[in-house]
Amino acid sequence: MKKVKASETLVQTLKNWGIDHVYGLPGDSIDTVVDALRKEQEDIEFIHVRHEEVAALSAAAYAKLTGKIGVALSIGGPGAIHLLNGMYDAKMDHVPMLVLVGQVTTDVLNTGFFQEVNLPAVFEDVAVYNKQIDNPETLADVVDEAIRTAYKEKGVAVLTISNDIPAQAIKASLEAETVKFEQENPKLNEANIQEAVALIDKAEKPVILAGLGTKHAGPELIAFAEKAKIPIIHSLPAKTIIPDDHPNALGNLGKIGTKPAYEAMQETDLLLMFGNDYPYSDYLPKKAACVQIDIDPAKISKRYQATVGLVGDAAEIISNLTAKIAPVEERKFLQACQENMQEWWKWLEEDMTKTTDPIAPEVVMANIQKIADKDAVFSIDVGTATVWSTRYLHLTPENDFIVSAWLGTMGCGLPGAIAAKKAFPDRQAIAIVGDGGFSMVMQDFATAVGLNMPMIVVVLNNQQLSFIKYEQQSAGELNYAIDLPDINYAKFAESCGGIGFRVEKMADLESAFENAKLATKPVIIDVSVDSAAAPLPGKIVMDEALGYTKFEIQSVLEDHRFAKMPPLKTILRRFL
Ligand SMILES: Cc1ncc(C[n+]2csc(CCOP(=O)(O)OP(=O)(O)O)c2C)c(N)n1
Ligand SMILES: [Mg+2]
Repeated sequence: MKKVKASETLVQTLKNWGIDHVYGLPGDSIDTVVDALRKEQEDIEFIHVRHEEVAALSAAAYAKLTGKIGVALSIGGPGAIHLLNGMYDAKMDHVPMLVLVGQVTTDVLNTGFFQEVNLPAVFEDVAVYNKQIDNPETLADVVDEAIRTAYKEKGVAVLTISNDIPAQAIKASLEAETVKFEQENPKLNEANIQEAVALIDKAEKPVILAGLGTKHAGPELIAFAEKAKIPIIHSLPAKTIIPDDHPNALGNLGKIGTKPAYEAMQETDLLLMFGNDYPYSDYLPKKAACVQIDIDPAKISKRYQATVGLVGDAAEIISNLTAKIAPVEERKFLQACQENMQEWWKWLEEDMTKTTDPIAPEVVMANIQKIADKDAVFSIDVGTATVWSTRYLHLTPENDFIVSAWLGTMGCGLPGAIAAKKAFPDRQAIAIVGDGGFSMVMQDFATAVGLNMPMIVVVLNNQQLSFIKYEQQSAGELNYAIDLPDINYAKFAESCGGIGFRVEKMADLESAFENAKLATKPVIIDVSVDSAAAPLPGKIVMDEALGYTKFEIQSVLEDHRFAKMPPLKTILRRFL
């Protein structure tokens, strides 16, 4: 066997797993790995970002979009610490990530050397696999196991590599092989299926709450819901599992969810929790029977007491249920929910057609919708952008819609768009971000320009941390530390070599979007939006309502116009 560098075996292992790009930033303690990647740049692209946080957030977003492992690389010490945010995003949204970080050389390891940080200790909480490499001979095997574990555990595998180890010569073959991860799904439990079928057949007001565990099971979910005439509510990140305009769709649930979804949940007699780990118990039924599907047995009854737990693959279980349940000709509960939903859309339409200045964020959503391709990929930042995008965009399963769902980190929008262009170069990528979130990562717009990744970044520029403004108000606190001095993001775009549109008046909004659609370079549309636009909860739960009252902004409660929408209970009375 011929002698090769250990770093070559590392890179070969990445190739064997079909890894074709790495997000990162080089530096002394990871230089030997970077050098090996340089030699294989035809097969593995090095996406050189300007901040390691963007590397990790992009790697997480790539995994959310494709199901394939995302890879981030950095030096040890400060660079490794910068990666943490994206690593937690991957951990908490349950997607596979591989992180390669450098470390000081073994001759000075454990001496408190320059940039020496105890990385295995730093990563202990975030990682499902966390090894310090001390033997060049086994490097490739450890990389292989790390990737396999990341896939199996849907989490982050970290390798901390002293820079001298990959440079060492070892006896190894560099033969290419194709490696794939295959997981066997648990076998269905027929007795539990029968029990679930009986509950579904008996229920009068069943409701589905679908999460990302049904991402691959959209058609099965729709067939099930249509056969039994059941409304479908989704968790926020599961927005594109069924079309927003599907007749059974009631939108998402929660603080930024729809009123029809909240009300259906309060009325239901059978909650069908399909592939989600929904944490906000205030929004779940007070008391209902529950059929829960999850691939992970530990999740059954974790959030809501399941009458029947079905462990396994959602697509398989749902189609099994569909075959066994009785068809329902007409379900009054669904009809009432549908009417409620039509009112909701009508109410939203009114917001989307406002023509006055200052520009309403809802109108920005209408313009985004107008120029969006049928299969556009949306990457949404955390802030009011999350509310406007989730609530006002009408999407379908042809779209993708990614957010930082469980970590909820600001700054995820732009990295997600970079990952989208890497995952699907031919699809339109649209990032919808706030000025606060964008300015946390904006330096990497230059990365998108450098990589020639056409994308549209819509900055909802309200010169404040608006989401927090309302959070403070709903808690009855006075507003504090929420102002953001203005930046001209359009000029910034141009200084990076991209295209910028600054929109301060309604009159300029439409043309900016039309021009952005035609651009072949990354674009920022910097829209000055109404800073008083309140992202009101679909249903204000009691403690929030009390907070608003304490703050004495009665107008928020008075102006929200929910009063115009009859509650589901009233609509139901007409149907029953
Ligand atoms: C990294 C991080 N820091 C702080 C927060 C808390 N937080 C949530 S939304 C938000 C405000 C977002 O402001 P901006 O991006 O300007 O959007 P806006 O709400 O103004 O539309 C803050 C500070 C967070 N989620 N993530
Ligand atoms: Mg803002």
